[in-house]
Amino acid sequence: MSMDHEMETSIEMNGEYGADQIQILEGLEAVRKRPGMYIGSTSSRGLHHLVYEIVDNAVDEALAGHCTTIEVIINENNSVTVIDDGRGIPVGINHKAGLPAVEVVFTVLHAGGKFGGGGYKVSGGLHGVGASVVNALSDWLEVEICREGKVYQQRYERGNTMYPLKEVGTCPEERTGTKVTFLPDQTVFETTEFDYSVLKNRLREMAFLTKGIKIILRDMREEHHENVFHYEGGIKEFVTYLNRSNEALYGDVIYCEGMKDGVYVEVAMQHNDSYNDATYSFVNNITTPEGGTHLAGFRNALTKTFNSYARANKIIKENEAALSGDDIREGLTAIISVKLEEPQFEGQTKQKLGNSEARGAVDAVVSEQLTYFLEQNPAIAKSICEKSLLAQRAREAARKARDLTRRKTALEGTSLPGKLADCSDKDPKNCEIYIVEGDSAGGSAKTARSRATQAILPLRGKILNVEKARLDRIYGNAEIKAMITAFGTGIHEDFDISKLRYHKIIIMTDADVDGAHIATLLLTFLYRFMPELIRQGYVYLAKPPLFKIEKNKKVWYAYNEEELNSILVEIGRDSNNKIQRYKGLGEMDPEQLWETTMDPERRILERVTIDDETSSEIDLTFTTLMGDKVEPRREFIEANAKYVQNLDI
Ligand code: 2B7
Repeated sequence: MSMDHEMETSIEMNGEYGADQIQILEGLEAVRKRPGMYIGSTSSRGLHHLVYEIVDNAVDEALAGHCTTIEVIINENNSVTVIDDGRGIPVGINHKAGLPAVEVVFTVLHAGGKFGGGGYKVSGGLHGVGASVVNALSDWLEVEICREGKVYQQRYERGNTMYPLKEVGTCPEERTGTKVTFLPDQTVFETTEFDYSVLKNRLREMAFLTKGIKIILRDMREEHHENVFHYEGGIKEFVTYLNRSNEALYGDVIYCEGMKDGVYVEVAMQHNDSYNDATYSFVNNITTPEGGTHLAGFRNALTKTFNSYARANKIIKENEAALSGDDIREGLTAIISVKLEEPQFEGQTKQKLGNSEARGAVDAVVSEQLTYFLEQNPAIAKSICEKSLLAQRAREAARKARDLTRRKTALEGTSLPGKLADCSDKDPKNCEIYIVEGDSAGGSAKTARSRATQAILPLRGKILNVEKARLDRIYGNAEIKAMITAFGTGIHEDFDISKLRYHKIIIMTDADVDGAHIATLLLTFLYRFMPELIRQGYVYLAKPPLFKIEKNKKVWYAYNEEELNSILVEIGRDSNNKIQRYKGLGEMDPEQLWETTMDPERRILERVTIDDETSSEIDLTFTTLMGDKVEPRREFIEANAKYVQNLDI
């Protein structure tokens, strides 16, 4: 989570003339008034953050060495229960507040730790104090504590204490722990329905990041599910998991661990036979998609250590160029996890670590331990160096290919690809480009389009799978070159989003398996090579209809089975109905294509988005779908089959 600093008491000015309208919000009221300030948003994402806040406190108890198991249960009524076997939140009176410590934890918006000293709130911190925020945003919350042979209980409603902490029973002396159940407030959240797979992915990640801890997730709603996450190897197993759809280059996962200048550093890495850099960094168990000092320290150590090794062992000769960081990171899967007391976050979204001591700490720990590992494992060292040298050569070839196209465009002007039917309007804001599978559908689209604002780029058959090709081949591919020149942004170090020629890039493929495959190949290319286009919301999928229904010369289109059924109910099921199932775009004439899929007034477009919080899962999805291994791909498709019913598999 990342958000602006919020004080314990906030003053809100309404309107121009302050005095009478100044409200002083105290305690949890401040949270209820502006929930977004505390949990980022009140969308589904904010809702799930409630669970993470509570689980974070249990994880902190585990990091302190007192808790081994955490259970998370989604109850039938959509409330959530979290149980840990830690020491139990203290129940004694906190003298400053004059209340039991547990009541302070749940009802006082803390000034320390997360909200402290002008810093930014970071969750997953070592001073988890989000419990009061969760309480404030819950319709009700109940806490039960086992400590010193007794069971204590307290209940709150919308943050208000319902009764003083009470003893409700006894338990064996040796049994201790905390149990929290809460029902998110429906008046606060846009949705209060928990998504099992969202919790599953985050809890799995938390378990990987905290070695030895056991996290159990259970769904007690209609469809019962259960997952148990327990990794003695921690982030080492995380790397194995991320690499499970690829062939690893060597058997071991390289692991470095150490403490320096108050920073606890853990790094795990392993190369695979792909060409992607899949490095993920975390601070206090929270992902840092924008990286920061810890990532910089890692990259520096990696480049330095491999170059020294390669030079010392004459893998690179004196007169030869050094390996670049990109060369060494080709096909690398790595996790960098640091834990520190007072993380400082920078950047637009406050997702970038700023603490300079983290750079030095990661650099020192990785340099020392990686040097030792390479000396102990010369065969692995050699295969990484050789892979990096191949990457270096491919990069050099790709650079030459790019220079050539650059020079060519300098000579010929910005010549657009021959197959492109461009639009006449030159203001990117008004312009769209349809990337269409196949020449015949491309032909229909060219006839159907609105010339002023819609450009058509037909692609021939299957496009290159960028997950399985090196840079030089990718840049040499005709379909990919056509897209790059049409978009106008350039690529790699030349990429400039302000030069984008269309503010809607629309992928239009058949609504069948082949079409889905082509769409995935195109998205893989965009995700790997121009992620900003997706991040900034320029990429869309067109949704052609699946059925055409005709009755008495009237026509309806249905985009899924449900719609088909409701149309049939409306017009009556009888022998006058003619139902056609479209197998592909090619079966539609230009007019139909316009009406159903291209007319901005009538078409359905699906915007493609990236959720940074789960980027390791997205990477894995692409690798799984596009990689070599058949088994993980089959498992993935089976597991997700219910989400892709439309795909006619
Ligand atoms: C900063 C606050 C939140 N806390 C403790 C001790 C144990 C403990 C907690 C917790 C979530 C759902 C089940 C310390 C820390 C409060 O002070 S919070 N366990 N578990 C939790 O919230 N789980 C504690 C020192 C001695 N004894 C207990």
